[in-house]
Amino acid sequence: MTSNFRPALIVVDVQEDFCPPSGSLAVPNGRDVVVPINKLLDLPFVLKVATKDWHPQDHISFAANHPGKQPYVDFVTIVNPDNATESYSSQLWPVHCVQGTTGAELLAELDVGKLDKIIEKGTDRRVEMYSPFYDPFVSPRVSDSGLAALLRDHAVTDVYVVGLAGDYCVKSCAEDAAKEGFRTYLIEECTRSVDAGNWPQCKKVIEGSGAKVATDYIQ
Ligand code: VGL
Ligand code: ZN
Repeated sequence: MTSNFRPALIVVDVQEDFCPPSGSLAVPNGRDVVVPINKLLDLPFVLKVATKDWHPQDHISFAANHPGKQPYVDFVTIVNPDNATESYSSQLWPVHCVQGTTGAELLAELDVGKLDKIIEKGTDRRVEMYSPFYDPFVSPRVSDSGLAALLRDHAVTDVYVVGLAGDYCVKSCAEDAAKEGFRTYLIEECTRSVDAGNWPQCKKVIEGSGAKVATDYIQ
C-alpha cells in the first residue's frame, strides 16, 4: 500500500504583540501555546511553517490610522483597491506586529530552529489579512503569501493548524486550508482567543468549513 499521509504544521502568528505581558494586542494566556507547539515541532511533519503578521506602520487595520476610531470596538469598510464593487467591514486593532519591531518577533521560547519556513502576511497596507493564505478579496485577490503553493510543492495532504489568535487568524487559516482541499485539523490546546467567549461559536464555523477541531491531542 502506498502512503498518502504527508502532514504539514502551520504555526500561526506566535508573536510577542499577541502575548502577555507586553504585547500590544495580547491574547489572554497566549504564551501558553508555546509548550504544546514545541512538542508538535518535534514530530516528523513533512513541512513546518510559521507565519508572522507583518504590517507596515500605515496598515489599514490599525485604529490609529483612522482618526476618531477605537481599537476592538470600531470597524471600517475596506474596498478592493482593484475593484470598487467588492468590500467588507473589518474590525480595527491596536498598532501591532509592525515590520521589524520587537513586538513582531516570534516568541523567543518557540523552537524556531525546527521550522522549515517563515511566511509573512498582512504586508499590504490596503487590506486586512487574517488568513495566512491570502486576503478576503476574490476578484481580484490583492495579496497572496504563497502558502498554498508551498504546501502543494511539498505534496502535503494534511494540515495541522495552531497558534494565535484562535478566533481570528487561526480560524481563517483552518477554513482556507480546508477550502484548498487539505485534510485540516486545528489543535485546540495549541490556540487561545482574543475573546474566549467567541470560541465555541468559532469552532462550529470552523467545523462547518470542513476542518476538524481536535482536543487533548498532545500527550
Ligand atoms: C490577528 C488580529 C489582527 C491574529 C492578526 O493573528 O489573529 N488578529 N491581526
Ligand atoms: Zn494583524
